[in-house]
Amino acid sequence: MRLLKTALVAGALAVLSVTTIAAYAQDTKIGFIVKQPEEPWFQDEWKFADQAAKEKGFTLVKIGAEDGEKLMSAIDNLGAQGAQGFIVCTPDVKLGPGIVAKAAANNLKLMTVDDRLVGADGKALEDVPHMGISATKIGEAVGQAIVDEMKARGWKAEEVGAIRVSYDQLPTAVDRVEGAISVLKANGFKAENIFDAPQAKTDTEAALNAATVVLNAHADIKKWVSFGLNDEAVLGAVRAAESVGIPADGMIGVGIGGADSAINEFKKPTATGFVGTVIISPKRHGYETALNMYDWVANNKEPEKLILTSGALAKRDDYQKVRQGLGIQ
Ligand code: FCA
Repeated sequence: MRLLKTALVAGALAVLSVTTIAAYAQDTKIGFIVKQPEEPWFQDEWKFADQAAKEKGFTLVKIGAEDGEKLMSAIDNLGAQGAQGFIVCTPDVKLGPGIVAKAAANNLKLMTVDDRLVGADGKALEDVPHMGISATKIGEAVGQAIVDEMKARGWKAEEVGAIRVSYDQLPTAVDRVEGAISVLKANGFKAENIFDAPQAKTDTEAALNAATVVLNAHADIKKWVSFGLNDEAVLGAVRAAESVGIPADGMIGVGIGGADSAINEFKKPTATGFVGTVIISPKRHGYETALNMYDWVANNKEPEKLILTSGALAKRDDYQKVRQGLGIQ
């Protein structure tokens, strides 16, 4: 009888602990805030974060925050709903210390993705776990792809203009374009043939406006290359070239991203000046960050402080294969 009783109690305890874990997982709520929710890259990040939520049984709260005000109220909102942590790609990295303080005030764990927070001194806030891309390396891959295509077309560096679509307030953007420039220069490109096109926002429209100014100021140049922090930036330069009458074979644009913005371009029946993109992984940036945050909240396992992911060049004819290889099909 006594034995039976012990067994029953043990059984009940086991059931109890299983239900407790299940209830806890259900109660886990994680925010995923992005600066540009309409951009396909961020849509993909959310899609893969959702996959992690489904697998682990936590609630994912997706919020778009295009400016600092929206971001701060989003964090308060997550706190009020009883979330335990969030991942953010901020609209402005200089909000770093404010974001850290807001997260702490709401008792929320904080991780960043894509764009790393900086302090008042402009240095990265290294205590906040971050997943970003290997910006310089990926920029170099862009530069190499441009140089290879120039060779294939028989272009000489001195007859070509380069549009550096820039967003210099964001360190990862600077690293990306400077990576590309270092390869162009190593292959004979002169600094005076590289023109800065500062965009007001990291989208195609802003890039188009910025690139148009450069093209109009240098109407004598007929062969162009372009690069920027993402596919949208380069698509802006490519559209600008088209609008001033430069044909597809007079432009070599190579982007970074590989989400729908690039894919839709590759799917067009005729090739445009958007020659390629270095595909980065929204799966790692969405699924893995969400999983790492879940592990932090539910299992007290602290994420690595810095993870940098790589990219792979893709063009019109092989992008499907490259995406499959990255597990993002
Ligand atoms: C930045 C860019 C995005 C994407 C991401 C990895 O946030 O704005 O387009 O390239 O880095």
